[in-house]
Amino acid sequence: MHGEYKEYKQILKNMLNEDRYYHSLCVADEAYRLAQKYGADTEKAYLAGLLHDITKNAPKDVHFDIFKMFGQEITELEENAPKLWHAISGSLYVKNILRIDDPEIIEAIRYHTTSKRNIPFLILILYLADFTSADRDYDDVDVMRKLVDVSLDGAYKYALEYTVKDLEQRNLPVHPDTVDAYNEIKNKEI
Ligand code: DGI
Ligand code: FE
Ligand code: FE
Repeated sequence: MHGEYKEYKQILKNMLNEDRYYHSLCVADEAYRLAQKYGADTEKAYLAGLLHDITKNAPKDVHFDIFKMFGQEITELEENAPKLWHAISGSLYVKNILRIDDPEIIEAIRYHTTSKRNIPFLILILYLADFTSADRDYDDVDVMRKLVDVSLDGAYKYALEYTVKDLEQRNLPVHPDTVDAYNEIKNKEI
């Protein structure tokens, strides 16, 4: 059984809309399940899942205030990709305002959107839980859910291919960390 985290849940309720709060609970549950199945730290996975989208509903100026407050530099690509802001501001918020001092959890939140090369196990669990949580409803979600119970690498490859194709279709820039993760998994025998 994982901790209840009543205080964090109250903070999330105040910061997120109803759908996003529900998503956070679902990702926490799914991260816990995957951690248990594949042998990661279930408590850390649950907490990372719970908090991963904490700044997702914040307006632009709040993200940028957080960057400024904690001396976070961002690249031009990041500045122009609103979907990437919450991973950066969320990790800063959890570290500096909630004062969670577990570097693995902070890093997992930081890279949960793009992933990166040489992804630590906890980030992989969170990254995939974000795709397969109970609230998710996108084309291919059934494929992803089946894959994730068969092979983490297979699901990870599928998720990165899906993301890169989706960004290409929407004419959005692919972040260098996403490119690194994609190229790495492409070169791996699965
Ligand atoms: O916050 P969630 O919706 O739960 O999920 P997420 O944090 O994985 O965000 C998904 C969004 O992020 C989706 O619209 C695609 C976008 N995204 C992921 N990687 C990249 C990206 N956007 C850009 N521009 N570049 C990326 O590399
Ligand atoms: Fe997110
Ligand atoms: Fe999410």
